[in-house]
Amino acid sequence: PQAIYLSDYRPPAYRVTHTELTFDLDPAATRVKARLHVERHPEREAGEALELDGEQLTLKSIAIDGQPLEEDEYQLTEQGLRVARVPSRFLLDTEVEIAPERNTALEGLYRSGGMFCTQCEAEGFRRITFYPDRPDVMATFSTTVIGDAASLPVLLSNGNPVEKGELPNGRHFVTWEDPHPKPCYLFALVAGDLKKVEDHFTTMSGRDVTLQIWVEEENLGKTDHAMASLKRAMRWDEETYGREYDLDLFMIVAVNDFNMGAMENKGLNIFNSAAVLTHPDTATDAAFQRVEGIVAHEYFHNWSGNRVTCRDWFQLSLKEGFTVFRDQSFSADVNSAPVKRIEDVSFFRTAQFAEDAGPTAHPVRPDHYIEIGNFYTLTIYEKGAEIVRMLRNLVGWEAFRRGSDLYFSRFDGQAVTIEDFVSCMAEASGHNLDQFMLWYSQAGTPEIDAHGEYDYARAEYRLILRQRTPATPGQPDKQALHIPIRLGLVGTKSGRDLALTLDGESLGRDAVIHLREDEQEFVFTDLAEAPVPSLARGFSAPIKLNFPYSREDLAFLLANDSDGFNRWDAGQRLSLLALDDLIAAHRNGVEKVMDGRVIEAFRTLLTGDTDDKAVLAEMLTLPSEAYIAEQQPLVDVDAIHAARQFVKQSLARTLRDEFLAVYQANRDDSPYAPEPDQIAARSLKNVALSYLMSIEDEEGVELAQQQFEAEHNMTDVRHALTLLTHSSRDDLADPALKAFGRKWAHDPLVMDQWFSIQVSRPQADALERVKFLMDHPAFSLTNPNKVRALIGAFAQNRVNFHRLDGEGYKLLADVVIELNRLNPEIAARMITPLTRWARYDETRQELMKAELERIRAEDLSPNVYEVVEKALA
Ligand code: HT7
Ligand code: ZN
Repeated sequence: PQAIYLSDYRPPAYRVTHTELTFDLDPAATRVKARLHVERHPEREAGEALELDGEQLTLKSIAIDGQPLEEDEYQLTEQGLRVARVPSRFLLDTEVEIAPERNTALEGLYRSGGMFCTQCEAEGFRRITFYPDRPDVMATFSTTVIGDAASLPVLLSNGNPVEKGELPNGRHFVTWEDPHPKPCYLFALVAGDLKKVEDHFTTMSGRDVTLQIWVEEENLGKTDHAMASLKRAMRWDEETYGREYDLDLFMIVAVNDFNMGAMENKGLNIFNSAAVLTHPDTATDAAFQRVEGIVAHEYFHNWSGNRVTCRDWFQLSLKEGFTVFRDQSFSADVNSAPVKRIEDVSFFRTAQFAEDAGPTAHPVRPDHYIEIGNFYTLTIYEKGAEIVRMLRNLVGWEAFRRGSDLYFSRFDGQAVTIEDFVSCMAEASGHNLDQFMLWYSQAGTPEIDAHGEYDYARAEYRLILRQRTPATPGQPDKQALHIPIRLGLVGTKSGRDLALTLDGESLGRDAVIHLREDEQEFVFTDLAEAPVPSLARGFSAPIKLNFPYSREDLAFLLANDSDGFNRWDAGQRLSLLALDDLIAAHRNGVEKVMDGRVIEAFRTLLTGDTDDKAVLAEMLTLPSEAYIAEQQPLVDVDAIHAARQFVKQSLARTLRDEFLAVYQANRDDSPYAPEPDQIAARSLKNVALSYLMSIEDEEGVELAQQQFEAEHNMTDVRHALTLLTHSSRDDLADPALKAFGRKWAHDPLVMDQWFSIQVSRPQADALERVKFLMDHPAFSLTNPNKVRALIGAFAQNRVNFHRLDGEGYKLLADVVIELNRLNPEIAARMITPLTRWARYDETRQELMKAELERIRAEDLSPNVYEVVEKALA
């Protein structure tokens, strides 16, 4: 497969102004008629050939301006269709046949159960018809869907329905018109036996919008939360960004077979059912919040992505980074803002840092790719969002909002670049963002080494910051970035943020300093007491910040920092220092000794009078094994697991009564609601229970069993089931799993949870369970949710996936080889854990590389090829 380069970008030779489609649906042989209104691009010369993308299409007819083409007037290749001679403006008619029932890749038009549905981003439309499948070709669409009236009573597409009617042979049709020009990746079609829940929204200008969520009948009771989330998101986007919805109808459809979370098709969002359906009995608090976030994300794309879209796929973060930033801000506003930030940053520092340090590391705007489907990554999405957050903080909210308004008005209906976005921010704020642009082109996580000194005599604090970005594939040398560091200096006597004076300028008590050079010194004057610096507050930049904090410093910040995020981070750093010692002790076979400072810090947290239970729950949560691994030069999975377990059990033994008291104080029998206060109490209670269960405390076990059996809500049930399943006692695990599996056998989304819980247990039988469960009737390799729930969850089970006999790696490779044939997009994603081989000991490295080689020997899809080649480079 060939790489595509950003530097090769040219506008298309021909553009399509209007697209008329007619689908005659049939599982084995769907006919697609397309009439394209084509014209030469003004920037391209006359006489160029027309090149259309097309894959797995059987061409039935082709005509230009009503004149059928002779066979020697066009050429068909594996990639598409070429017509050497065309006029400057013409109508192109084609008819193709496709086979949705054979489409297991879930790109283009495919079957999910009895439904037909589409997924066109990034390059799925070329599997539907011959077309310039690139985001800078924007057309209005008129789509007629014809299907069997009995089995496909509902026929949906983008825009508004304008005509419907009966046809011979029990068939019917609906015609949809979408007046907004869009790239074909936003095209959507759904046909099936679906039921709808309907609501209304009055926009800020007083227009009525009909909101519909379409689901299979049995899921009608699971849409309330998504609908409420949608209305909240619509209002938030009006109030926060001044963005109003622009059609009379907004539809969401839930689909069981879906490669990602959801898709923002114009007026017809298609959702993975896991990202839309909730019910207190079947979905956890985390799932409720995830649904809210994804519904908002897709809705926000209507402006950041649809009205203003990407010129080419290298600009993907233009829409994804901005939209993730918008959905994160929305979730922070409607839930607990500090917890949202802690959750987002924990995830980012674990998963994006690992990506940025591995063989598939790439800039937020990559400069080449083989398969764009491989670039829907944490770097594009989450690091892209962090860059937008930095921009917001650099220019301030008012200027950022002016920049956003300018961007949407200047580029409405256009396909643009990241420069276009950033230049609006520069124009609206008057800031020079030239150096800042490097964040988009330079891969890797910058490391900042910081140290500071307090001079009593001068009452000064000298802070020295040094930045360095490690080499990443294809980028050996890095330049200095513009890094905003938000900080405070916390007085060691007062415990308060000190007034900051820098170069004679008074900055308040919480300020942003700008690191632009490789090394910079900042001297804060007029400080009457020695400070402990609180650096990169709120994770003000996506960096690794090293400061030689003593454990006393960290305990001090944990108790005194005015920034909630950094207070939490100080606790994490303190635990990490203790864990480091214990990992070393485990490796050296030395007796493990628990750090008393961690115990005292936890005691203070548990017995203190904090009123923010959600943050407290986060503070009582130890860094995950994956995050601990991220901090180690070489990952020793067993030592990390043993050390974390030791800390958890030591805390549980010493503070058993305190954990028990927290558990009891946060029980709540009132009816379930996914509200911040309830969620906070549940998470605090469940953190306490997990400590008690870590020592298999008799009362803790009883409480876990009671909580499981009470069946009050899925958050509590799932947590209890996880604790019972992950305990050392099969007499606790097996009956609970059996009861749960029997009760929920009919519900695919709950069965996904059942799969994940058992294959993530630390006990040695996890791998055998995976193999056994792959034959379970509820499992299917063609359903991405099942693959993620079973195989994906197992690959996160660190001790078992990394078994020294290599069986975990082998199992994953076997699955990847199968998926390479069935669903390349998912196959490529599943390889990720194997690509991280360089982080492990030699034995594991060899075993992982051998599996990558075994995959490489197959006849590979471009998706898998690209990832494996990078991993073995
Ligand atoms: N813009 C979408 C990205 C996407 C996708 C969604 C579903 C299936 C396959 C997909 N490929 C790319 C989703 C989003 O970011 O909102
Ligand atoms: Zn998105």
